[in-house]
Amino acid sequence: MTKTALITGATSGIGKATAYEFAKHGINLILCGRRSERLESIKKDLDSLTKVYTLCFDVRDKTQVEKAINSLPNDFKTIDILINNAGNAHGLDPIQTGNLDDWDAMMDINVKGLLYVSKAIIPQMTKRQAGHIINIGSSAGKEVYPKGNVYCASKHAVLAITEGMRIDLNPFGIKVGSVNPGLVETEFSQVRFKGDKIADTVYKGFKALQAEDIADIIYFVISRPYHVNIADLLVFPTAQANSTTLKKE
Ligand code: NDP
Ligand code: 8X3
Repeated sequence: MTKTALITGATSGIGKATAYEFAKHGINLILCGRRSERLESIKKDLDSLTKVYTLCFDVRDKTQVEKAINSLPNDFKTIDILINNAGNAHGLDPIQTGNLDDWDAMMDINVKGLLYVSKAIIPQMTKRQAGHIINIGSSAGKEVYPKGNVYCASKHAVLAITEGMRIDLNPFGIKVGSVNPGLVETEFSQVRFKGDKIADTVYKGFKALQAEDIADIIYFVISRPYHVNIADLLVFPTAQANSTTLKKE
């Protein structure tokens, strides 16, 4: 039977690449993000491959999240796969000079936003006793690096929430896991450095992971047989050994 996947943060980077990968395999898509023009243009691209519905909302706003999910038409109401991907780093500062608005953004989007979206979708999964949730964490959820403080905290929280979900949803036969990448060349650093040209240097001098590499892995994770649940996957570019060890040319 054709499955339906909801992807948050589908307007860019990993989420967008995942939408294209899933579409190739005929998975119906609910694509979410705040930039509606991008959502519409991706939908236009993928309409010939699969059924696509777009939802424009900010994951920080729990009312918007609930309203958006409740507004899904019948054809898209049953969500088999949830990819909790929306998120970003905001700033890279030592804790003593960190910016409160950046801290709020990271905790509100990466942690609370993920919870709000999950809360709106999990009840239908428990009711059907079926579903698969993949949370996009990070290598930053497994180790803390200098000036990473709050971003790393938000991604450590994503891993804790993933484990908690897997335990609580175990009686319902729902698969839960995380995919945790190292450096992926997306708009991530543009957002982190707020358009500063330093962002252009982050992926220079080595071959970073590409969004398509992660999309490929996410498809692998969701296409395993029912009894196989990839619970926690860490992936680096070959040039990267951990958050602080990077072989540059
Ligand atoms: P991008 O900046 O390219 O994409 C981020 C996506 O998140 C966009 O589609 C954006 O959509 C969405 N988003 C951000 N804020 C909100 C919000 N408030 N409400 C709704 N959607 C939002 O970055 P990546 O693709 O790299 O990041 C995707 C995920 O991967 C994040 O969780 C990130 O932490 C994680 N990750 C990234 C790594 C990297 O090196 N790039 C490595 C490890 C993990 P829009 O602006 O349209 O709302
Ligand atoms: C993104 C990877 O190392 O920039 O989560 O934090 S890193």
